[in-house]
Amino acid sequence: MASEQDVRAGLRRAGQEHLLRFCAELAPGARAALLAELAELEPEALREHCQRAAAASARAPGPPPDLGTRLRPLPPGCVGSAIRGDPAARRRWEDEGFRQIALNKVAVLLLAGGQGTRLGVTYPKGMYQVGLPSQKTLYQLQAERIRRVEQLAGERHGTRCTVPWYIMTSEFTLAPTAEFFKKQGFFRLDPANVVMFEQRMLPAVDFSGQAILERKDKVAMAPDGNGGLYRALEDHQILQDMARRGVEFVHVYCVDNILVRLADPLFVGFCVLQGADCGAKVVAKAYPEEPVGVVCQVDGVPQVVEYSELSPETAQLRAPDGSLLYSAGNICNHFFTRDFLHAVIREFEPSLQQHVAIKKVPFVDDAGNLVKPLKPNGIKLEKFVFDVFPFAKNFVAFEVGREEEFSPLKNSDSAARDNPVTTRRALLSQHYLWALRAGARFLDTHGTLLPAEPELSGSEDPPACCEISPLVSYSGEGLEEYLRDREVKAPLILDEALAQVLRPQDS
Ligand code: UD2
Repeated sequence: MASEQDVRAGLRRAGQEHLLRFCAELAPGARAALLAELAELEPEALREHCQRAAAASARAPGPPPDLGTRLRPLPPGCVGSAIRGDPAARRRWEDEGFRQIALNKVAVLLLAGGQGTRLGVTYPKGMYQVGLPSQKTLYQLQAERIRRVEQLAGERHGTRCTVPWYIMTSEFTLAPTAEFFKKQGFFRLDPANVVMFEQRMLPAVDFSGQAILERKDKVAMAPDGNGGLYRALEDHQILQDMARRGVEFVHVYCVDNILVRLADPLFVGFCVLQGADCGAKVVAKAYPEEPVGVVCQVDGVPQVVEYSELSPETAQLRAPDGSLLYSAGNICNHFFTRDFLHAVIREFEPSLQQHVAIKKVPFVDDAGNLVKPLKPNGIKLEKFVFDVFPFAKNFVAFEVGREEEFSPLKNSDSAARDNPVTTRRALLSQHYLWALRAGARFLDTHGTLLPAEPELSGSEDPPACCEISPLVSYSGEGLEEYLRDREVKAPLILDEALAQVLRPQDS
C-alpha cells in the first residue's frame, strides 16, 4: 500500500497537494481508499493533464473559426450503400461478411463506459429496457443478435462459429454490467466469449488547473471518453486475445442504438472487399441540428466533426439538390482491422485530440461542505473513438437506412426525441413491417382484420403490436416460413417457442 508520504510527494510534484487537505480527519478506511486512488495517478501525467485542461478551457469556446472552410463532403468513391445501387453487389458483400464470420474472423466491441447522464439512470444504459412486450433490455437484444448472426453464418457454411463480444466498461459500469450478465446467464452465450475490460478514468479539473475533490475522500473522476478505447485495448492486452482467437475484423458500436446490427455481414463484407482498414456506418441526417457527428473530410482527410463542434451555419449548408451538404451522420458503428488497431496503439494514440467538456462537477469547499454548483465549474477531457479515422490508409463509409438501423436511446421521456418511446416505436415499427412483408395479416383482439399499413409515419405506433425475437430473425430474413398468408392476433410476440408452433410440419 502506498504511504501518505509517497503520495504527498507525488502530488507536490504534480502541483495537486490540495487533494490531501482533509486526509488527517478521515477514518482509516476512507483514508486508505483515498491514498490508493491517488497512488494510481502518475505525478508527471497528472501535472500535464491538469495544465492541459486549464489551457484548453482558456481557449475560445467552439470550433476553430476556419473549420468551415476546411470541410468537404466525402468523395462518393469511398461510400457504399445498403439502400441504393446494385443489389448484386450487396449480395456479394453480405456473402463475404458471412464467410468471414464463419471463419471466426469477426468480433464485436461494445463501448459501454458512458454514464448515461442524459437518460438519467444510475445503472449502465445497456441494462435499460424501453418497455417492449418481451421486456428485453438493450444488452439482451444485442446478445441475441450475436447468437443469431453466428447461427446464420454457421448454417450457410456448415460450421459452428463464434463472434466474440468485447465490452469496454468504466469504473461506473463494470461491476453492475458483470453482475447483470452473470444473473442473466450471459443470455446463453458462452461466458468465455464475452470479454469485459475497463477504460481509464481522468480527474475533473477546475478552471485554475486544480483537480477537484468530490468528497473529502474522493477525487472527481470521469471516464476518458470512448476514444479511451485504444489505451484500454493496450492496458488489457485485448488485441492479443483477438489474435489468439484469429479475429481480424472488429465491429465497434455504441450501446444505445436499439436497432444496431452486430457484426452486420453487409457492412463487414463491404469493408473487407474494399480492402478498408477503417470504416463507418452513416445515415442521412434527419435535420441540421441532429446530435450526430458528420463524417466528412477536413483538409482532405476523412474525419468526424462532432455535432458539438460543427457551427450551425455549416450544419445548415445545402447541396445543389437541396439535401444537407454535410448529411453523412455518424451512428457510432465502426469497422477496424486488428492490424489498424495495432497501428493506432503503437503509433497514433498519443496524438489523438483531447476534446473539452465543461460541466457542473459537485465538489467539497475549503470548509468541507459538499457544493452542487449552479454554473459549470469543471473541465473534463475526452478522446473520441472516431479520431483515428485520419490515420486510416483506406477509409470507407457505408450508408444505411435510418428506419432499419438507427434509433438511439439518449434521453428520458421528457425529451421529444431519442427517448424510450421513440426507440420502442422504432423497433416495433420495423418488426410490424417485416411481418407484413413476410405475408402476415393482423387481427385485433376481437378477431377483426386490421388494415395493413406498409408506410408508417414514425410519429405514431404501428397499427398492430409485433415484436420478433432476434433469435428468430436478425434483419427480417426467414419470416415467410412462419407468417406467409397467416392471420395473426396482435399483439404478436414471435419468439423461439412460437416459431416452433408456427413452423410448417415436415411432411
Ligand atoms: C455519439 C457520437 C456521435 C454520434 C452519436 C450517435 C462519439 C464521440 N460521438 O455521440 O458522433 O454518432 O453517438 O448516436 O462517438 N462511452 C464510453 N466511454 C466514455 C464515453 C462514452 O464507452 O468515456 C460510450 C457510451 O457508453 C456510448 C458511446 O460511447 O455507448 C457513445 O457515447 P455518448 O452517448 O456519450 O455519445 P453521443 O451520443 O454524444
